[in-house]
Amino acid sequence: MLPINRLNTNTKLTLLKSVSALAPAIILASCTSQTPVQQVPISKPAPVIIIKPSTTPAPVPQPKPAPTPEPKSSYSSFSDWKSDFSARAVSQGYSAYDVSRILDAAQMNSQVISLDSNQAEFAKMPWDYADSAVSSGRVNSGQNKFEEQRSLLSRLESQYGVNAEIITAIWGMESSYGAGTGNSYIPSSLATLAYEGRRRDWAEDQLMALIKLIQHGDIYPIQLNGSWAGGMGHTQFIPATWLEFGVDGNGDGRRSPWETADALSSTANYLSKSGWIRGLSPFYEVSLPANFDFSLLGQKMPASSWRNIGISPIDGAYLDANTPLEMWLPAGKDGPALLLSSNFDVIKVYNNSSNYALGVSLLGRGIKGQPGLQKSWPRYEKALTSFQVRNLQQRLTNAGFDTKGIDGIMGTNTRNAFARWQAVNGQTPDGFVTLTSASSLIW
Ligand SMILES: [Ca+2]
Repeated sequence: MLPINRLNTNTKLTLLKSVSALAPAIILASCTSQTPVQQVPISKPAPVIIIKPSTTPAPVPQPKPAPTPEPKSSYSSFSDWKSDFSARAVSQGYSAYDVSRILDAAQMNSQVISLDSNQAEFAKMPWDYADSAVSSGRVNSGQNKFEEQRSLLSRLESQYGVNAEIITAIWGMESSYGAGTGNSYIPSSLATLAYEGRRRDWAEDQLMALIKLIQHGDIYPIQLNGSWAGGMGHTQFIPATWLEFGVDGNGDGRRSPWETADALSSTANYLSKSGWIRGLSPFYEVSLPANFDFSLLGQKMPASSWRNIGISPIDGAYLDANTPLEMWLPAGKDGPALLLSSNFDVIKVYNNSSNYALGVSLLGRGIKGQPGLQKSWPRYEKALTSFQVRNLQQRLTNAGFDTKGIDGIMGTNTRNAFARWQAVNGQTPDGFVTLTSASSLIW
């Protein structure tokens, strides 16, 4: 399987889910930006968008009419792609009957293309993700589900070595414990992405996997509603990942992503096969000493080396001296300091986002009744708009701090370039980009 494929779709999927789960204030603020990003002249200051807390309920944003872009495809029509794909599938040994069971009802879905190409307008702050992950509703439901599935979860924990509360947390993040498994007809979504072409190979691989799963009797053709990006069932596996890691957890002879026991077993199996280490927490919160060397950010060192410079878990958790750990300050020098273990990276195979992995870890703690982060977030800091991020990237790159691309997306390369700029401009080089820390670079 190609992990990156899974990552791309799910990162976007989670982004969308998180956006919809966010405080209405964010949605409101994004509605105040009236000028499309591309049309703002470079010399004009970008609009400052201030998100004010409001005591009155925010108006419900009116859904915009769905844009219907005309896809630019190398095929002259959707049905041309369909017949070509069907012929190729049959030539690869799939039965014409099974191919038609998948493709006959597939229709062009223009909304999938706009969802696939949309980018969030704001680089969100880590507490936005954390707040949404550990909302009281999600934690309470998680505790109930944990009790309800206790025997299955403890069996999975002993069989796969993956903590029961982490499996439960992923279930909560992916489908609200099965309450929202998606209602897009998956063959239409994947066929649309394949026809449009930008991610054709990926989408066609998923369709082939889907045909195989139907051929095996794992999935019934009647049961094919999921996310717009092909996520199926309780833990939103895409078909190729399910084909490789799906497990028959309830012993009925087929692997169904829509069966709780199958989905949770498959999540445990996927994390285990991706290198999950039994008993290791995804992160350990620590305090930074006053003389902390910020060049150690992002570096992996054994627990003993961290201990030698005065850094160890604030809750006194035991750590083997050789355990490699990486320091992460999700919100810079004034926020929580976390030593990440390799299990944090394992969660990211599910969705390649540190904020997602942090959300899963925190939700897991909440489900277990453990305390969240001890250090509070610097909530007074404000995020940049994607226009401002682009602007920052341009200025950093021009000044010799290469951000490896000008794409308006706040990623590791941009944070690292910003930290190098901070180091020579009188700031603590924590790489945390905010309206304050980046003020001299964005206009
Ligand atoms: Ca089963």
